[in-house]
Amino acid sequence: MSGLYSMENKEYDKNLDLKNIKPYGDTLNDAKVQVSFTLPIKDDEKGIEAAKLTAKNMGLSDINVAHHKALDGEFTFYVVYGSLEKGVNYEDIHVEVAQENTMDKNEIEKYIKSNIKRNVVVVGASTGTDAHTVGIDAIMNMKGYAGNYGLERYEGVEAYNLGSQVPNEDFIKRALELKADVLLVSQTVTQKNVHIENLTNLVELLEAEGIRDKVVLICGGPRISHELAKELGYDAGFGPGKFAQDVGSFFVEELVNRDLI
Ligand code: B12
Repeated sequence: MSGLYSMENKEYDKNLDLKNIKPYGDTLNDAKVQVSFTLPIKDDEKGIEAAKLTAKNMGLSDINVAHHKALDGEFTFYVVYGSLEKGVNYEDIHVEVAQENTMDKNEIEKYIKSNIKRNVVVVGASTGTDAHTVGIDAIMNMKGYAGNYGLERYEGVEAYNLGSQVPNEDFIKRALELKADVLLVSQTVTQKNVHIENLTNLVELLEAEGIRDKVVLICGGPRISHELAKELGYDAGFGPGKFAQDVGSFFVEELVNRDLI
């Protein structure tokens, strides 16, 4: 940020209240947001009013329907601007994260060499009915994603990417055959909570096989948080913007801390 509200600017310090932070639109504290949604109604004046009331129900004021477009005769898409009435107490927020410090690829490789002294076997897949492969590929494949190499390229990591739509039973079977230390599960589709059912089912099957505590179990995907993962019985969870080095830093330390080496 630069200009009037730059960090060095006294005015910025005076007007910034971390106990009541609001979205930044054009100026500090204007609380401006943009939301988009679809309503199951036709595109007319009454529909625009319905969009305004919908935005009001979300806690917005000073509402402006910036865009409305009929998707067909019965559904309309809206983009609405408004100001959020209520701020957030940033100082009161406490978030559990998988690990505080992320090592880079070199540091992870050195850590394995010095502390584990053998290859770490990592088996990953997009499991259940989920056909999305890009997330697990981003983490595991040689070329990686967005300039971050995947685990296949890490010295000291033996990475097996089983692909997508892998049933939990087959995933466990392959993990046992390969003597996996770490299991990586990717889940993208969350419709009707299908990911929760599938992730829970995997934990139950691992427990039934008596191997849950013998592996580091990690899930990831666009709607996965560390908090959700822990709730479901996983050791960690990683969402968007996380790469091989994030999950790698977690599992190498977890293997050592749990004496699984
Ligand atoms: C490409 C795509 C497809 C392709 C997938 C091709 C392929 N080979 O992967 C195809 C066309 C097959 C597809 C199908 C479907 N899709 Co689709 N798809 C997408 C799309 C456009 C991009 C997803 C993607 O590749 N993202 C890029 C990757 C890199 O991001 P990511 O997965 O979040 O991964 C990152 C992190 O989450 C994390 N991560 C992910 N996994 C893991 C695992 C571990 C262990 C770790 C540590 C980290 C980690 O690391 C990655 C890098 O940071 C999204 C919309 C979007 N723009 O996101 C919809 C989307 C995901 N699809 C969706 C839907 C609904 C479907 C279908 C159900 C559509 C249908 N009715 O048929 C089917 C489902 C098929 C099935 N059985 O799974 C919805 C999901 C909604 C929901 N929340 O449930 C989305 C969001 C589109 C939408 N807005 O409706 N899809």
